[in-house]
Amino acid sequence: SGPCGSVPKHIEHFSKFSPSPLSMKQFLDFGSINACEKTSFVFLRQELPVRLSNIMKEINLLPDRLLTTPSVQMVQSWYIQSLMEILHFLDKNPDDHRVLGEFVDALVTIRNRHNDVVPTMAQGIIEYKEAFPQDVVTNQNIQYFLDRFYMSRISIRMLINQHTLIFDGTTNPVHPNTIGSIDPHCQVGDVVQDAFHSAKMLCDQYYLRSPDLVLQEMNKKSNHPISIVYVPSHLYHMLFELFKNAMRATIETHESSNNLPPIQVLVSLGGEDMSIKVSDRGGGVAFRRIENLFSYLYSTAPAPQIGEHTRPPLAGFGYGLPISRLYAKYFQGDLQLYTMEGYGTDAVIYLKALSTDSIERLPVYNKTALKNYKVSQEADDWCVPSKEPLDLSSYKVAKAK
Ligand code: W6P
Repeated sequence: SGPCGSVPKHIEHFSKFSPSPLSMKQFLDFGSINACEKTSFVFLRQELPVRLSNIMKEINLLPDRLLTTPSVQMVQSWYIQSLMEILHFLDKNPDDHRVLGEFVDALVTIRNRHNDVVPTMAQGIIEYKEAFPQDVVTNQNIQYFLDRFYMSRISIRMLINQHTLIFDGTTNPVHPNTIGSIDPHCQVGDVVQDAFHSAKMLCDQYYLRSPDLVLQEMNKKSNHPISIVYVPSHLYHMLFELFKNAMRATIETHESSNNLPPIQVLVSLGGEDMSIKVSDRGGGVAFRRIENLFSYLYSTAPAPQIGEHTRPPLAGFGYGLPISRLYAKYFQGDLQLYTMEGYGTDAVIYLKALSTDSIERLPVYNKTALKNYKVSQEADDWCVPSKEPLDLSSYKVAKAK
């Protein structure tokens, strides 16, 4: 049967392959002088269906009440359409230049089709929440699924961006030394300042004031500015999110004060890690609430209506933090919050210092994944704390006379 014959058959076939994680070095090799568009094409027409099919199997495991919402149905239809469009290239000749050109066009179309996946999925969650409030079991499920789904999406967009940027026959006029979206000498301090500047402008607009930045670098080996092989747009995304949160916390806890404590950033390069600590004195968050800051379910609220008399809030809506953590994890890093309620918060981004350690971290659909969608509704194996005082009188032993 032709490639469009039956999509479920193709999903079955391609989901049996594990995705192939690429290292930074492999990404750079695709963009080097002996870069071969044909090689990249032959790799992607297999790898993209594998990554798409692996995550499509997981979409199908969502609880019916979520899977059948119009929003999730829409997202699923985009995945099916895009899979079919790539399968169309399976029997094409890689030596034909027209085929290579059509492939780039197809990838651009696919990328655009999926632009609004995050807000559309969020809409699906809202619909689900309205119909089934306070479902604790599904919070775990949704968290597990969306972390994997968005990680898959980040990785697929990375592959598409690299191919389309490298093989559209032009060099990036703003950043001539980047290879696709990767900067082999990404100066971390510069990205910190860019992201801070953008957040500061939003903050000034909204609150009419903003804290300053104090930036410090610690380079174990030299006094040179710290640089790593990285995707500057990913780093910018994470820092921008952290700065918005830090600024809002700072301003809201120093409302009645004339001066604001600065946001302090420490960039540190070691042998294994490149770490960035963003410290605010915004009063911190109760430790119990930290988990909720990363929860897709709890941080999904209907978008505030942006009208003449309301401005978009600086932070606190949407999926900023969980998705920033995924960007950090994508190349084997992490993002963690250390908070002290009553004082402030340290947010730390951990990235790999060595490009040889920066390898994609990808979800794979297998029996273990399947098992995780079947988390039981059984009782927890820890007691539920009760706030009711225990009536000890009923335990009193009759006093001996
Ligand atoms: C806060 C809450 C938060 C989240 C992320 C980053 C910084 C901060 N500061 O108070």
